[in-house]
Amino acid sequence: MDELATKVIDIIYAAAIKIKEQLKTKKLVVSTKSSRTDFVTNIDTQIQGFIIDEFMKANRGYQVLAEEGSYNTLNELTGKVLIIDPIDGTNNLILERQNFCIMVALYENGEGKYGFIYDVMADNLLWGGPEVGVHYNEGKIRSVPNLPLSEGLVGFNSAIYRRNAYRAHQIGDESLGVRMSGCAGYELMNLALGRRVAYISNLQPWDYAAGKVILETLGLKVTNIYGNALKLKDRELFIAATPLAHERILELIDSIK
Ligand code: 2AM
Ligand code: CA
Ligand code: CA
Ligand code: CA
Repeated sequence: MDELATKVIDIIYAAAIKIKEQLKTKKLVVSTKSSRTDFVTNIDTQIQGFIIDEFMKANRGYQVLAEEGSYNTLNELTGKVLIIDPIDGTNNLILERQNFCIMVALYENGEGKYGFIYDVMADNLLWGGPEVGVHYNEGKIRSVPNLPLSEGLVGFNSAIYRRNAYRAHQIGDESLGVRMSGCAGYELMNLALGRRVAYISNLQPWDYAAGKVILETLGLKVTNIYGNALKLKDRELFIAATPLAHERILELIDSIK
């Protein structure tokens, strides 16, 4: 198997052991960030540091973009970039102690090379990229059925759905049902597994970098909600979907104007 990918997977598994130990034995230290519902814990910070340190021991020449602390901005996506969301679904980690992911992506000059999404408590790993295909646990994912919006489930960011922004309720009504897991990684993994036809949210680069590489490798669409390319800079309104669901959702959103 690919040496770089193997290294990242080893780091992710080692990070997961640390998270489980922490959850079992240590007090979770929680602070708020931008709002009442936006949290960071000591686990987020420690795991981000661990992944950066371990990756840098083995690889040189990478810039780092990661959610917590001073790593959260990059001027240029040129060269090799390591993108990390140490805990995706922090609120789930705090309140459910499950349904959170570690996400890592490797980009080169703005092109996705590898994405990794690991659902820690369920022990499910999805990873891949254009050169290696897409792998889920012991298996390989070769294709995803191109289901229309009317034949599948749609994942939403809960604020978008609650506020009925961007025709959210109409999109939900045309689908077979709406899901709100509170974990972007879990939703993106479900898209790769054919268990969702779309995921609509408001995301930062580290929330979608890994999923974008993986889903595009599988022929799914990953854009902003106006159908334009994502910039991997700042927060963007996000949609990942099967080609058919993507087309229909953009039609519905466009009809707002
Ligand atoms: P996080 O847990 O890493 O912050 C929750 O809807 C999902 O969206 C999580 O994957 C969360 O990632 C992500 N997210 C991105 N921006 C968010 C925000 N402002 N508030 C809550 N979740 C956000
Ligand atoms: Ca966060
Ligand atoms: Ca996240
Ligand atoms: Ca996070």
